[in-house]
Amino acid sequence: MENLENIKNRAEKELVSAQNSEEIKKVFRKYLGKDGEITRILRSLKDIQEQKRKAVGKSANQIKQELEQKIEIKKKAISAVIEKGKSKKQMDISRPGHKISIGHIHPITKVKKEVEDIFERLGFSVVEGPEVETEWYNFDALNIPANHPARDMWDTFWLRQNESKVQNPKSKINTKSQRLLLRTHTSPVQVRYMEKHNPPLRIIVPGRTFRYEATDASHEINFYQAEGLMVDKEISAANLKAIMEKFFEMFFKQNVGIRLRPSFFPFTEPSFEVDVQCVVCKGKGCSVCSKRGWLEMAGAGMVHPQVFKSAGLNPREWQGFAFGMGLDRLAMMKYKIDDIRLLYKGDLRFLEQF
Ligand code: FA5
Repeated sequence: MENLENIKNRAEKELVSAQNSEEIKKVFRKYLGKDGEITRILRSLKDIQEQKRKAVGKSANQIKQELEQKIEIKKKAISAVIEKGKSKKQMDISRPGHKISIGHIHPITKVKKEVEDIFERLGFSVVEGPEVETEWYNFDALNIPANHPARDMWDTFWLRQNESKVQNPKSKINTKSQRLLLRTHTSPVQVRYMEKHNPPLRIIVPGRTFRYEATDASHEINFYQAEGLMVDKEISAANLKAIMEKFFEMFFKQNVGIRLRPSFFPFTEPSFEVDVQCVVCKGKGCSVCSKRGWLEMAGAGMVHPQVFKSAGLNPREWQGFAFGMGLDRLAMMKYKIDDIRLLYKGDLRFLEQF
């Protein structure tokens, strides 16, 4: 019995100091294995005197059970420590983190913000209009009735063939076509705004526009424009020219040549194309301006009396100029991009340069 107590104490001590599963196994083999000390005692019970056999057997079995339990507990404790160590490894806080790639503003958005900023400084308010437009605002209200040949200049994507016509309460023209389309220019916002706001007014309307046309280096089917509109009692083409010159000077941060070329728009009279001398080649001719030395940046003119009428204003009372500028073309010249299609490819190697 004394020997058993001894064995028990030694086994427990060794188990306490075991550091890993190998050392636990060693304790098990030494005391409970095939040739373990406790196993040997249990095997030799038959040789012990009968009076002592029962007590020794009982005590040896009890020690065996206790030691087995303690070994199990120790095994679990060791595996818990190992797991903890493993998970610590997965969260190595000293390890340098993954670099988060930061996006940046698209060149067209940059240009749009700059245009807004410059015109705000010139006293214009920034206004928005819908990309899905009615036939009325995109064409009819701008003096382009159905079947007018000028509609070919702005062929678009039609969304719904609903021919219903609705009374326009303010306008002298008594029908309002409700067929829906993707707007071909930002000009519809001229009428939308003047219907709700009385002059004098100065607005700039940046936004997305769409056209059904073949693409090339300077034409996309989806592009951006900024409409400008200034209405007051005495506005002339001289005001238009002055604002255009000031804007391009502020935008390109240098004196740039501009020219007003006579043109035709049904919603302005007289009408012009505003060309800017290429700032890349200084007018000599390069790939950005298609060797012309000039790039057409905007259509413009004096607001047609019919447009005032569409908005419910008296054309004898008010005068104004309007223009529609291509934001993509501005970005192309500013950043020396020779193909508009690059702006819409989503190729990061290209976009990350700006
Ligand atoms: C218009 O869209 C008229 N609404 C402009 C206007 C407004 C005239 C107010 C008078 C008064 P135009 O189709 O020319 O006009 O387009 C104006 C500008 O948009 C062009 O000078 C050009 O810079 C740009 N633009 C036109 N079509 C495309 C295209 N497919 N891709 C890229 N930019 C284009």
